[in-house]
Amino acid sequence: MARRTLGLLTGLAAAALPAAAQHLRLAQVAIRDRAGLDSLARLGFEVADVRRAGGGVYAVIVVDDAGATRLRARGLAPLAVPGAPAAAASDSFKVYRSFDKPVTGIRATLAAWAAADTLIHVDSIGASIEGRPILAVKIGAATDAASRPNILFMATHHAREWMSTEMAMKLIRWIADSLPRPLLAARDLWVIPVENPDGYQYTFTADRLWRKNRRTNGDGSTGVDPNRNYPAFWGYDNLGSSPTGNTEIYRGTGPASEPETQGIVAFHAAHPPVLAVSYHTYSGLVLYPYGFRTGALAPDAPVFQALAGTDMLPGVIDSLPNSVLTHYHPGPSWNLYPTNGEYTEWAYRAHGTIAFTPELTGGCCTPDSSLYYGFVFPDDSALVERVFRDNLPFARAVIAAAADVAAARGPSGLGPTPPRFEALWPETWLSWPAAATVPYSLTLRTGTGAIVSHSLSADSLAHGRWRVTWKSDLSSGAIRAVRADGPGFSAELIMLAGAEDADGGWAGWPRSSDALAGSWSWATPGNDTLLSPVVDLSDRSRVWLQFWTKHAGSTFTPENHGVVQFSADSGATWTDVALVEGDGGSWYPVRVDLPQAAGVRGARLRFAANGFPWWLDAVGLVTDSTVLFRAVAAAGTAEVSENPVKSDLVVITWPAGTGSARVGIYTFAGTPLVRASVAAGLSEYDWDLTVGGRHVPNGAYLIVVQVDGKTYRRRLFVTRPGP
Ligand code: 0X9
Ligand code: ZN
Repeated sequence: MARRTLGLLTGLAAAALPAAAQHLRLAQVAIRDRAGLDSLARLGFEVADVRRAGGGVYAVIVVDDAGATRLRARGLAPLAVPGAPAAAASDSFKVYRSFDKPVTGIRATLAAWAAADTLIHVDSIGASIEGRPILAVKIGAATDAASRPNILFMATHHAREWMSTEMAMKLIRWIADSLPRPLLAARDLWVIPVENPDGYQYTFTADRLWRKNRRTNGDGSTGVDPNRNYPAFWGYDNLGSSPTGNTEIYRGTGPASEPETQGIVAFHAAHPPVLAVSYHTYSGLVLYPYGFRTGALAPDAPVFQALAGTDMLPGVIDSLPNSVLTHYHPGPSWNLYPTNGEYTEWAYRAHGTIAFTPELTGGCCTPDSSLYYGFVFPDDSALVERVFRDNLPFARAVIAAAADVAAARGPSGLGPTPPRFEALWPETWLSWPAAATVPYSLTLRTGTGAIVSHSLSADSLAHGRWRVTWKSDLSSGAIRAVRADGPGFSAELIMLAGAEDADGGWAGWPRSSDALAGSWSWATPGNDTLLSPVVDLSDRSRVWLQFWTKHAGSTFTPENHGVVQFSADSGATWTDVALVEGDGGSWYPVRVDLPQAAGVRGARLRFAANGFPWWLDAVGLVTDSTVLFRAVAAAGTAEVSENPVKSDLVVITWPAGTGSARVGIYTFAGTPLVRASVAAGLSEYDWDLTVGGRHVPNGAYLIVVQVDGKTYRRRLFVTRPGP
């Protein structure tokens, strides 16, 4: 990679900026509920936090004089935030430094690191509006290699979020100094510590709380929100971004209208990342797509969840002294609030990048404390280092995951996550890695025993190829079991309930006509506990819980949440199995694996709301099901040259058909290894177990061949001698 650009640009003088008075300030506005947050977003404010004081609830926002006037015009008084630290622009901190600052600034530091360290390479991927370089740091080999997956860490889309740039700078040093060398040699690792250098510089010279870039807009206002300018879902609605120039979430005149965005877009075209992390502050969250519409789940939801964790097994802990949080809440981005034109959504849609938005912690303080950090995190190297250390395990897990994203394992130990059912009824959602093609059909068995096959056409695949959604509203009765051919996995509903008249034995929540399916759902205004009847799972070896939910919480108030509990002794003792929190304004499905439920005779569920308006419907206990499908046998078996396989090559054959054949080879857990198409007339596929030097591990595999609507299967054992 060339360093020529950097050489040219280091001489660039800091752009002359007006030393404006402190016209941006933190303010708080009294709100009553979620609707208050949404109306602030509609007015173009970015809600940074929600605080409780003296019995009131207040949204924390950043305003200038014009913004304060707009609020007052709606009868909303912007009040001072008690305990908010003074936020003066300055460039003489112990920890934080501007982009342009001589010697210790971001640009100078990176240039010095690159000069001193053969593992650190710096290049510019574009120029900002004021002509600053968007610097991309590559750690390890100077050039890309096709065999090495790209991983990207980036920071400071939003100018005032200084901690995120410090996180990125520390990560560069840690990767160069401490990442295990075999991993370094196996990845193309990139860090872009300042996506928005003009805005970042401006926060040191003029306005500490500036958020956007420094575009002069047509209406005379300044700045486009860099995290609303990406081409995915750009301008989808006016809640997730604003068409108005003088708001904090202005999306710009068009998709990728900003040169900074164009630099990032071009970088992705040249080095598409398998995984990416876009650091922001503050809230203590690990967000992932989707975020454009509440309730939307990505086809790779299991991969996102394995890495980010759950509230029970979080991927990032918050160990700062006096923090209000114990961990960063992981979830789909709409859990915070909807956005459109946002980076992770674009990277995921455009390149399949498994992309995360950590919102680093605001840090301090316990609710009764008057201290308050927010964007203005203390200039304290020990505290900043603590935030870095808290976030390092997640960054390491992301780096490790690039070897095989479908087998991603988070810092909490969650994963790997093979293709699986996310929901069964009343819609069946199947998710599997975006890189994989789809199974060719799904088979249903209804409560009355009818078996129906659904062939999947291109239309049944949402967003091109990743998600199967269809309404299983069969007149002959709800489905009881579903099987996906291809990956060869299946599910059987053991119990299904949703506040209907037939669902006796459930107690504790009122019911609501706001139903996902049937006539009713369960709904609590905030503090009831819903209790299931006892269910016998004594002959079940693999069990999970599935339900659809909606809720009116906020990630800013995690004390308001729902707890899902399981009892193995008919309700005598309970353990928490899931937490539900944040904004969830539309029905979406949740799946909770329950290994502790296997073989339990007295299984019981409980849903406890803590100040959390909460809806539930289509609550089901589910088990693997092969028994129900014995009637639907495969057309025959594929022949193999050797089984168990001891050599490097196995020849797979099947009865000749007239059309082309599709060959799939899957691990025993259902992870696809090979997906191949064989031309019409041929009936052979040669599986090389050593392709690319990556030896297929010993174990059991499933071969599925589809030709002329027939399926041929074969279980194959690989027992090759060790290297
Ligand atoms: O609003 C943003 O761009 C991010 N939050 S911040 O406070 N740093 O500005 C969050 C983006 C994540 N996506 C969604 N919440 N949908
Ligand atoms: Zn941000």
